[in-house]
Amino acid sequence: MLNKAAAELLEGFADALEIRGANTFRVRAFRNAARRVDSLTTDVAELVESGEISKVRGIGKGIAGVLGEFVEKGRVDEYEEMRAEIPDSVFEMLLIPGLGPKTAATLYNKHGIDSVDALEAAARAGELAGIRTIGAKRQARLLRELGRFRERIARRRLGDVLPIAERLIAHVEGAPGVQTVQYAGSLRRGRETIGDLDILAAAESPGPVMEHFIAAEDVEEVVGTGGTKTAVLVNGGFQVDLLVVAPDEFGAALAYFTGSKEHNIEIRARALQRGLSLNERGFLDAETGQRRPAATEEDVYAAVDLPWIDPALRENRGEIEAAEAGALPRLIELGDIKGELHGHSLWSDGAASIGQMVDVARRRGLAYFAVTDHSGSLLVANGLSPERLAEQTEEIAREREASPDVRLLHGSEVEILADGSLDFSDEILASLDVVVASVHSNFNQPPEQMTERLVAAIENPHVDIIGHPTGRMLGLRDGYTFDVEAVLNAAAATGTALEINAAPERLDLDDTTARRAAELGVPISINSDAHHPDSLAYMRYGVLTARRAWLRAEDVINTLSLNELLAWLARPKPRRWMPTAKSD
Ligand code: DGT
Ligand code: CA
Ligand code: CA
Ligand code: ZN
Repeated sequence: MLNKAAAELLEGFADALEIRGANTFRVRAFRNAARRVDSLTTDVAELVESGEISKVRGIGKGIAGVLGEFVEKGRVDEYEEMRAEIPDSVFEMLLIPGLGPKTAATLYNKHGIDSVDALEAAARAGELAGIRTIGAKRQARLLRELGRFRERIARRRLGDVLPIAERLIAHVEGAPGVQTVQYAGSLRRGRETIGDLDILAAAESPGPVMEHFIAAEDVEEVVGTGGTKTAVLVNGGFQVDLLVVAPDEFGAALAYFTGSKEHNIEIRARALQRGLSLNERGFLDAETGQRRPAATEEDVYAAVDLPWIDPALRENRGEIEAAEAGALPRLIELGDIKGELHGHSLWSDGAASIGQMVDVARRRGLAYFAVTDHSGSLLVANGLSPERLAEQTEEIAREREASPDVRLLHGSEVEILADGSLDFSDEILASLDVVVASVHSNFNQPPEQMTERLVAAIENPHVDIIGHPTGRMLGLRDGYTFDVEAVLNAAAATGTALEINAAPERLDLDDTTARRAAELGVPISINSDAHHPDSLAYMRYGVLTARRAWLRAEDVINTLSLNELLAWLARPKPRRWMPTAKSD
């Protein structure tokens, strides 16, 4: 679907208009249209072709024309002209949280501040405090946000990089003479953010492979090229390195470039103990000076007397000892996930009807799907009052009849209020199939209070899962502060599940906290928290995080079959974990 790109174009259009000082009504019209297009569930290209686009609420004739041009040509002249007149570096300032286009327009038009660097210099010199619409307090906040911004542009999210990597791999697979292509580095290890993307290809002759690579549609610029290595930029300046190696060196190169550095150091030390020196090309026998190639990673690990270790574990966090002892976990896989326990619909802030969400769940092969719309006090998300929740029950009943093959569960993502009480009465919560409780407000409470608040929610007899337990947003805000160990212990004691929220901007719990939770016996639920049908696909990012946390299928409640899950949900708290012993 073209919708994401079209929404981004409209948003960019609005920014450009605003920086040029255009009429506020026109700016607002573009912003509203961007939101509409983003939440459409039909392809905007289809709507343009059928002429129905101008019938969509909030899309007038002018914007319909812009969308038509965009669908037809992939670009819009008026927008390109505006962009040509304003430096890109001015638009880059808009990526800083708390700095909107209005402020950017003032900074650029009145004060000549035209880049993030210029902004930082002005803020450090205290010059922004004197600008009427900014002031000392906002200047200080902007400086804090600038630090975070630099971190964020330095590293991209897993969810942004994996789709690019898959496109590039598919492209390189079509290069002449290529035998194998694989991404390595932090992406292969499933880290939540990626510094740069490392791709390895096996071929006898590197030249044609590299030439084919730089012709990929994603490539913006070639920044370096040598005999076997090419570096390019994609996606607004994100670096991708391609290395082409001989097929019999592929295993050694893949192991080396997958890392982590800390893991590699240990493996090299083991090789040395066995009279072998290991580098990215293979082994060298120290005594005989003989080369010993490693075409596969299994060859590398076998040479140091270890079984193959999954990339998600290669952080030197005990995986080598576990491998040595034959105690590596059988890690959870996407295919182990049987259902979704946290999803939204049009009833709150989702973009699709319950029926549409269930259709996607069915296509993804899920056996159950929980509708957990927000509760009333979350006004910004159109949260449900008890009355609307009751009405929703009727729609759920209808959809259940229409979709007998995917079991619809009626749930709620209920607000954990500032004092730890919940937005719905125990009576209402008891009537639901599944209850996810989350914090979306009062993030700045003292840590002791936040801990008590979370523990109170965990101890509620009807709460099944705590949603995105730390509240962090990658590159945007840290989680709220609380006593993590105390909260994990409370969850373990009551058998309340903690979520790995799979949305790429959250991945919350993170890998280390999820690992600690599972060690303490806390049930884990991996949820997409989908607000759009496409977002059910986020599940794989949550599963990668779970693998980095050493989780097995039996640590995760939504690997249970429907009947097992229903039995677990029906059991009174404290719920002993594990609900059923799994036979492999
Ligand atoms: P990133 O890109 O910051 O998200 O993280 P990585 O792990 O992808 O790191 P990167 O791209 O610098 O290097 C890829 C892999 O290459 C890394 O995981 C391990 C290996 N590597 C790089 N530099 C060294 C090094 O100095 N020593 C060793 N042993 N391995 C290295
Ligand atoms: Ca990398
Ligand atoms: Ca690299
Ligand atoms: Zn949610």
